[in-house]
Amino acid sequence: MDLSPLQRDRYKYMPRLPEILKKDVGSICIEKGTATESISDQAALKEMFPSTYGMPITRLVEGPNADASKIINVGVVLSGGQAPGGHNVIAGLFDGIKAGNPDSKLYGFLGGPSGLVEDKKIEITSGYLAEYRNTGGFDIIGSGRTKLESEEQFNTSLEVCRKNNITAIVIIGGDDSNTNAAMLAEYFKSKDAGVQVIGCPKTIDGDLKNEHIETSFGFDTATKTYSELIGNIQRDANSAKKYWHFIKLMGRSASHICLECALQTQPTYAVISEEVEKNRTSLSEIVDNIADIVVKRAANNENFGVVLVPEGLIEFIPEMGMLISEVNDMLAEKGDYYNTLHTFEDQAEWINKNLSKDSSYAFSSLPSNIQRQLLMDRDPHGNVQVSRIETEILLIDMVESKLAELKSEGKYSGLFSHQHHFFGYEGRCAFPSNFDADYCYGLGYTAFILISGGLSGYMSSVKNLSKPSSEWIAGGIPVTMMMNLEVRHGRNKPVIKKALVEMDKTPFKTFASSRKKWAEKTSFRYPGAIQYYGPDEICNAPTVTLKLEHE
Ligand code: FBP
Repeated sequence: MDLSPLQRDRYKYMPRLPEILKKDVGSICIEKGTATESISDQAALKEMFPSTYGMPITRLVEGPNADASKIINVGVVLSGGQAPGGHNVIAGLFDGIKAGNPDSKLYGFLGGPSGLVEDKKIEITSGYLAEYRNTGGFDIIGSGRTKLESEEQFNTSLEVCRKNNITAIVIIGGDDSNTNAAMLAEYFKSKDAGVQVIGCPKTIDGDLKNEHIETSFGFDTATKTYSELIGNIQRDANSAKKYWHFIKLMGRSASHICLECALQTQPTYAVISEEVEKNRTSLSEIVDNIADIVVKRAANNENFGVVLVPEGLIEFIPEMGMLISEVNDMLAEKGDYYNTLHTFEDQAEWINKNLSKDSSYAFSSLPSNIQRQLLMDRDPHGNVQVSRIETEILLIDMVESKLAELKSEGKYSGLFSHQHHFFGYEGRCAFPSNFDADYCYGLGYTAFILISGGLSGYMSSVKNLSKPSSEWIAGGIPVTMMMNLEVRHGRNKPVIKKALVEMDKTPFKTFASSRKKWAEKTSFRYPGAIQYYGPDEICNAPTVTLKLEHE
């Protein structure tokens, strides 16, 4: 392989570990706490997960672990969108397994959960893994979005495990994939199948977090990558002083990425979807707010600025959220008929006819390119593909119209030249920051210890992350503890509760207390590129969100 100098050097990086994981695997054991409850809907969830509900939180402590040296075969699956650090979860898992017994094997199922069902796999060897350590991407085994949820899939997975003598599966995924991992664990346990399932918290979106899972991996690197790019654009804007840049930032639903990037870069304006929803702000009110800032800055001769827009915004704007949910239901119920309509005009007409009055009005008010994007294929979880909806362009167009109106009334005389950007895929496969490289390796290694302790239905956890890695605490959290019931396609389904931005928590409050100043007076910060070598505060610092949440 033709290696870049950084790639070659990153292969040699030794992730920093929590103290407990520096010990011999034979002397790391599992301390169990008291029984747990799910965050809500306890009775119903207990009934749905009779074998795995209520298990205790566990923590890795020093003590004998004779089972660590047993020969085992483990399978690993990467599920969903790429997130920096996935390769290191596999590296940590591999090193843990081999430290237990060099004859144990790790198999990587190819192309996501479908690889498990279809028995497509490779054995991960030390030579193969060496080329992936501390690198971004999921290309070591590939990823996919197949949902593992039917009894038939569970049964086939079990047959595949039996055939290959695999006694544990590690699923690296987000909230949906870990929900499915918990269902698989329950199925295996109820059948006394002797196959364990352990999850690992992945997603750049940062919305798989709670008291015990302080952050999902990938969030750190992705937000630092986007913040570098935003900072560069801000410096360009501040140099030329002639463009308004509208930047959409990935993060399907929650605005954690947008908020973190705003805290790192201090843009002119940032929209936070959760606040829009809470205040029931309409699309035209969002537009008015931005136009107001443009007008005020123009009065100071500052015809430039940077606006951050979270990817998931459209679903949080009340009238748009209602519209999308009606469209989702219609496509879920009458998708077969819808698919017989071949032109966009026919599809739009049929949709419009079946919408409620308010949603029909909202749909008709949108430009046709956005209407088209709203009707595009859903992902396997039934979600609208927000990464393909050009909300940033919609906002630019609407702000432009608003400014034209104000101009005609003599209330604005500035210039509104604009550029639009979408930062998403640029950050998902970056070389993991030292934080993500260390955190992921620790998650993988911990997953092995949980397996050696016979656990199943747990998520690997490494916490106390705002502190130096030597103070990190490793353990396992029962997945049912993070669950509640939510209505999906008209039915109550058990799901891990998505963590959204909370208005009463320090990260949002810190942002809210500064944003007026940032809008009025250019206050851009330029974080620069992720650094892998150098002083601790430059190359090992966690995200601002993590620091503020755990101060
Ligand atoms: P996961 O939740 O699977 O980690 O994926 C997150 C994400 O990157 C979202 O931010 C984005 O909306 C989506 O994936 C894009 O999906 P795709 O890669 O299928 O285009």
